Amino acid sequence: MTRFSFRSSLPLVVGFAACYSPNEPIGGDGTDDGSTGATIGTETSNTVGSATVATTAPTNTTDVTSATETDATDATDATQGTDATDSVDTSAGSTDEGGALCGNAQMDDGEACDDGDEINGNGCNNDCVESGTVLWDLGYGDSEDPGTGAGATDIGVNVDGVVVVTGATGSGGWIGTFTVDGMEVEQPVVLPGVQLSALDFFSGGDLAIGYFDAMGVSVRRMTTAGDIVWSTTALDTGGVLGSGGRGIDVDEDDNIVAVGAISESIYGGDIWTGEFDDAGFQGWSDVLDNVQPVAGFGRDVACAPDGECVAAGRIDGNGGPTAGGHYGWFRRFSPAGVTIWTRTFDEPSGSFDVGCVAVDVAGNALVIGTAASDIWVRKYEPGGDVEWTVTYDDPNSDDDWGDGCAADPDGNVIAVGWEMRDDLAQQRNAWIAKYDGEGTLLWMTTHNGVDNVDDAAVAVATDDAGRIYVAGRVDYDNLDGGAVKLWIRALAP
Ligand SMILES: [Ca+2]
Ligand SMILES: [Ca+2]
Ligand SMILES: [Ca+2]
Ligand SMILES: [Ca+2]
Repeated sequence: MTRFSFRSSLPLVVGFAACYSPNEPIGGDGTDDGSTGATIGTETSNTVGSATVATTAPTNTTDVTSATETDATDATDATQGTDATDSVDTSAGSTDEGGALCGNAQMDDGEACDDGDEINGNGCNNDCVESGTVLWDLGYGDSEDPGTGAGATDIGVNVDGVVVVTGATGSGGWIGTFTVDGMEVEQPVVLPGVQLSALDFFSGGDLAIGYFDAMGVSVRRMTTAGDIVWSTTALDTGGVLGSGGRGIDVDEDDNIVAVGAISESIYGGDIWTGEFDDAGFQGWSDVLDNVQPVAGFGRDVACAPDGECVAAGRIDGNGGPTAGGHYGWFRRFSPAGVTIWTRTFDEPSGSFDVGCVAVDVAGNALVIGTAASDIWVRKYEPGGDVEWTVTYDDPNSDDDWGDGCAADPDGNVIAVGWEMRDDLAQQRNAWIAKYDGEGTLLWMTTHNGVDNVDDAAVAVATDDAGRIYVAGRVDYDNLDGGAVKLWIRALAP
């Protein structure tokens, strides 16, 4: 493949065919009951390793492997596997069938588990590898310059099996490309002055990128070799800087659907959702017009196979179902951008925050966020009814945060974020959990970085083999001023 090389200026800014939707009120239908389902408390193991820090090359940050096998009603089961080495384990692929005795429901040589059930990804896989086993692990960061911390913002896998990660450094956006085995396809690059927020893929494998700039909601098409095909900014978001996160998704027709904010103040204001075709021409758009002091922003969007898309955002201010604070906002659009339904979720403390939305093959929307300091996962059926809600509270009942999500081809959802483990003197630890289509926890695992400071999983993706790719950050060298390493990990289903 060609070298990763970015042009210093944008080669093309396309024209627009804007279809501006008039302002409309918050469309909460009041049907949300605010209920939560099973509350899961599960101990996970955390063992500090001894990964070294490199300034340029990726480092193996694998120091903890704790795949726990439990379910939503079991608060005590904690099957703990620890891995105190820094070696990358590439032997456990969870894509083959294991040895001749794998699947006989008995432990044999070379098997980490054997449940004999022929169900993959439910704690013990069909190759007798435990779910959540670390396949490979990479870290990028600069310990010599603590001011330039790096953390991932999104991760995805394209049709060619290229794993792409977007991130941020102190000087700009970061893009890395990897094989499914964790080898660099191209050397990672930094895009000065660009804040990359989200990525997805066109059907042919090109990248769709969502990014912040001073212009508004901006998207870009790139090749995986790093060439910019086009960049554009939504016409009706111009001149403002989006607030908070921003998501994109490429739908079945290769349109980019993006969500962001139109700022009415420094706090952000209106939630903007809209579509661009594969050449960058703007199609429909939808604006949720908040009136100050109420404000909001779009955080993520995901599209179903039938072209319907669900946007997720957060609304702040005094207009919520409960007074004060902020609450979640979810809207389903038709392929033409017409609102099908809008739902809101609030909880008594007014502290709900939205992290992610994914849509499964059946069109259900899976949303993740943070409610009352617990991780919150909910499944909305295509019609907008709540099928289930689960929450996760860490064993110390401290702060936890839900941030990223992905739906796999089997109807499962992988949720990622962090849990606070001050009880173990580890501060925040990255948290990864897989739930089945009924909301039952299949397995979860956590990761504590080498310096017992704040670590987080931010985004997650899966591939056709069911492998799980997580991107986030590990803090390290905290006593030396603090720095952040961009963290990427692949796990068995
Ligand atoms: Ca066996
Ligand atoms: Ca199994
Ligand atoms: Ca909690
Ligand atoms: Ca930690």
